[in-house]
Amino acid sequence: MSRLVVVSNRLADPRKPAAGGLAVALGEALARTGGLWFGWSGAVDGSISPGAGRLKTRTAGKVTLATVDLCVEDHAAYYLGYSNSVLWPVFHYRLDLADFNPAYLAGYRRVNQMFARELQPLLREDDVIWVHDYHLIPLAAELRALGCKQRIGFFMHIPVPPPLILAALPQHQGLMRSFFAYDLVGLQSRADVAHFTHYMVNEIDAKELDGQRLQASDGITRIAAFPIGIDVEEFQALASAPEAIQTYEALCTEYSRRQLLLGIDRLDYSKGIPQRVRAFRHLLEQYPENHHKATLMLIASPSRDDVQAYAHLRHELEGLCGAVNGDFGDLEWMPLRYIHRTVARKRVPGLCRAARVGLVTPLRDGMNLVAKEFVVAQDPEDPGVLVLSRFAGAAEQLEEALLVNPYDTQGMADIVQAALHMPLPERQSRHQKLLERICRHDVHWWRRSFLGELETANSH
Ligand code: GDG
Repeated sequence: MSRLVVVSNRLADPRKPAAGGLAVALGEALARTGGLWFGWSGAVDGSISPGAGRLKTRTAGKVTLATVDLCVEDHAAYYLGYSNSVLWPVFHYRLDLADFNPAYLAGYRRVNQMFARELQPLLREDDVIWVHDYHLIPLAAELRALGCKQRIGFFMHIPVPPPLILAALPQHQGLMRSFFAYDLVGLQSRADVAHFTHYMVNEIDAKELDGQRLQASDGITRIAAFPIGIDVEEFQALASAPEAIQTYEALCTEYSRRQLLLGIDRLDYSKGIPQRVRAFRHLLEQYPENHHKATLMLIASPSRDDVQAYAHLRHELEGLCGAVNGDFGDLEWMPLRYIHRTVARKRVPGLCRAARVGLVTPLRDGMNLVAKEFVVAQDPEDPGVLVLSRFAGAAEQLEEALLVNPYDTQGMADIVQAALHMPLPERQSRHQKLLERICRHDVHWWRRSFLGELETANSH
């Protein structure tokens, strides 16, 4: 069996429970082959110069974790700049929020070259390399330039926008052509595959060889959708642990006379959090029977505070939440609880189980794992209802959720009202179908499908 090498911007120690399903699933695969996980350490070091890295390795069980530190300039240009102020907004359809500073692209290239230089000496001839996400699109091309012939696959966790949005990226062709250095490119949804293929055909004259392969002057690569799942068993184990049960029981007592609506996200403009608050406000205006009966708990964990668009979002949200409580709250009832903190992972299943309605309303999302966690956490005898944006990748799979358009405030309020009053048999039947699909397509299925396909893809 070939050794697996995973490359991602950040690493997690797969043995720690807080690492989450993806780290656990990758950790398992790495442990099976005695693998290597390579990425940025998360440290910014003022003493190193641009384009230089400082490699450190340590072991976690059978897995070697190899990390590099970044200098201040590279962190600003590669991470805060090109990754999170250019690629993240553009791939989430937000050209208005992109900052096309040319120094960012130079830093992005520099760091990808440095990653390739540091990684290449650690590689063995028969390794299989799996690169993750938008921070590292040019990595395979950089590795190939250093002579690497191994199989290299790429998985994109974020959505792919339509061709004309991608074409707004200055020097988009160079970036997009570098995908052809991969043997396999995995995307989250069928919509992403369609956009990616249209871009390659329209903008760089690629040819579709068959349903799954694209050929350009730069080479041939295979493209397919591999919708990511959650680690259902890990999440269920978390749900039956004392912390989750305590959280559930405390909330059930507190909300015995009320229905709880729940949103859990990173505080990110792609997640549609202000739109959710507007719809909740509309619900209270249009359906006053919910006064004193419904409470929206919004957990928005801090994220990318040092990128300006995130500070604006925080400000906007504080104003919206404050206005709802100021206008509708009274001595007995506060309609909205806004928590700008990270809640311990152990408590997430209990929170989800106590909620009658899960509100997952991104404006655009690669997949959205919260939607899947919400369903798995429910009591099958008395399940809550998932309200899901049609613009989340998860909507292609989770058809029995109540699908909403987060830009349509009135429409979303009507659907939330329907969710709050859905009869038990309908809740049970929708939940059962959703749960079956989430269990069948869990994170282990995702990893096996991707790696199985990479094993059979033609290598360079
Ligand atoms: C990217 C793509 C794609 C959230 N708040 C807290 C907390 N969380 C956990 C959730 C969930 C995870 O973080 C978020 O996952 P998502 O999938 O919703 O979103 P992104 O972070 O944007 O992830 C996305 C994903 O990659 C995987 O491919 O689905 O589309 O954008 O697990 O539970 N966890 C804790 N406290 C919080 O306050 N402990």
